[in-house]
Amino acid sequence: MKVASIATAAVLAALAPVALAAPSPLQPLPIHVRDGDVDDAQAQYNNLTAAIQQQVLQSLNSTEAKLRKRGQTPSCTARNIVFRREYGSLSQADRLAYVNAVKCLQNLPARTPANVSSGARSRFDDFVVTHIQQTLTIHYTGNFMPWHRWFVYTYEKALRDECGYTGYQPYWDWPRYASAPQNSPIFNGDPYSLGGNGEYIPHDGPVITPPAGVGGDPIQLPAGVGGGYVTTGPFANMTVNLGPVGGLVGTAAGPDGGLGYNPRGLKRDVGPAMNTRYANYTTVLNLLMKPNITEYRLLSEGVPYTVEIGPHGGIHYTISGDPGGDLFTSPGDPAFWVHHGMMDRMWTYWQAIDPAKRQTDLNAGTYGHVTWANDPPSALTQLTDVIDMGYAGPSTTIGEVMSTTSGPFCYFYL
Ligand SMILES: *[C@@H]1O[C@H](CO)[C@@H](O)[C@H](O)[C@H]1NC(C)=O
Ligand SMILES: *[C@@H]1O[C@H](CO)[C@@H](O)[C@H](O)[C@H]1NC(C)=O
Ligand SMILES: *[C@@H]1O[C@H](CO)[C@@H](O)[C@H](O)[C@H]1NC(C)=O
Ligand SMILES: *[C@@H]1O[C@H](CO)[C@@H](O)[C@H](O)[C@H]1NC(C)=O
Ligand SMILES: *[C@@H]1O[C@H](CO)[C@@H](O)[C@H](O)[C@H]1NC(C)=O
Ligand SMILES: *[C@@H]1O[C@H](CO)[C@@H](O)[C@H](O)[C@H]1NC(C)=O
Ligand SMILES: [Cu+2]
Repeated sequence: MKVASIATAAVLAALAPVALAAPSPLQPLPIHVRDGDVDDAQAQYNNLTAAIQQQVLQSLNSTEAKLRKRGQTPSCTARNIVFRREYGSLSQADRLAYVNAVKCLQNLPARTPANVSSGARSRFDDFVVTHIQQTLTIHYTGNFMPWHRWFVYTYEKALRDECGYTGYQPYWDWPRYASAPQNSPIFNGDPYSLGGNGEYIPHDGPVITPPAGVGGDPIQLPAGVGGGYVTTGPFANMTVNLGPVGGLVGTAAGPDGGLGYNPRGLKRDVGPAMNTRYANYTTVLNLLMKPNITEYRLLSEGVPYTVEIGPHGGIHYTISGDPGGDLFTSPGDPAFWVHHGMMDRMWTYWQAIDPAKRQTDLNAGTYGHVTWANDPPSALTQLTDVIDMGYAGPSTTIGEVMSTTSGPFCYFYL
């Protein structure tokens, strides 16, 4: 199969604006998953994801056929679409190429001016700065999924355009290693991993403290099997420059609201407890079965300040450590990007089940507003709202990124 680059697809899209105006031929996908008994959640999840992949490729084919009949040229087809793959299913050479591209990004100069962030030292840090600056307006908000889709794409594009990477952003299939993520190809510390776990230090897990006014007792989450510095694999002794914003156990808050220079070693606390509790096969199957975006996001992101933190939070805390345990600075751990690759994969698959509806629907429920969980009450998020990448890359609008097979995109997940 000849695979054109995403950049080529974007150019074709620009040359063929008529094609983009074509009516959507996508129909809801008939899915047959048994309710209740989820003993075979893994098999059902694998069945469902395979069916979705097949459906998307077929619908690209039928769109292409219809457009060609009218003398139009489609931009994204089953032949030029590119695929993001699971980290552990990449060959060792492909994993190494990815790792080396991330290291390259960490060695390129920052574009962020010092008067915006005196701590940003690399292109990699540009992404961390953008996330720190916008944390409070891109989580539990209507733009959460689109914003992070464009964030991951911009990172992938930087790896490709600035660091010569020829692959695509890999993802972390959360349930796949849930019983021992520290031994997974992502964290086993071999030369093809994203670095090992932190060194084992006896400790308690993170505590979620509800803010004044929200009420409720602090929630103790389980610890991982690391806790200290990462000393093995490609990111052993990696220096974290930015954050943490609010401070972490054993690490005081960094200067300038996390944007100042605060060099320190990368720490992790990877382990099975968070992963099995919050991101198992039942979780991902249930997620794909959710009937609307409100329900989807309540499972995916959980209910703030309750023990149900969802796979989004559950996997952030499966990485944990510093900066992984700090919501603001979390993109400063290279593992953030495979986690958010999976976040985007789940949303992409869920959207593909009923694309006409789910590629436009984003602002329902408490998480559909421009303020964090609509507190204080605010306007609904709109498709025309801007996604600002700061110095990480170009900005766009939410409407541009609602489908991964149109507009600037032509990618899907295997
Ligand atoms: C998966 O799909 C196959 C073939 O369609 C079917 O025979 C099997 O029962 C399915 N398994 C589950 C757990 O749904
Ligand atoms: C799409 O069409 C191509 C030929 O143009 C074919 O090889 C491929 O199998 C089709 N894919 C699907 C999923 O139907
Ligand atoms: C940073 O400095 C540049 C040029 O020196 C200036 O144009 C810009 O407004 C400054 N930005 C901030 C946030 O102070
Ligand atoms: C990491 O730092 C420690 C302590 O400075 C040192 O002993 C170790 O060799 C370093 N490891 C790597 C892979 O650079
Ligand atoms: C699997 O995840 C769900 C949350 O999605 C949780 O309720 C359940 O307890 C988890 N299963 C195990 C074995 O921890
Ligand atoms: C979403 O689905 C739930 C469960 O079926 C339902 O109670 C709720 O009304 C739906 N919300 C919207 C906005 O459609
Ligand atoms: Cu985020």
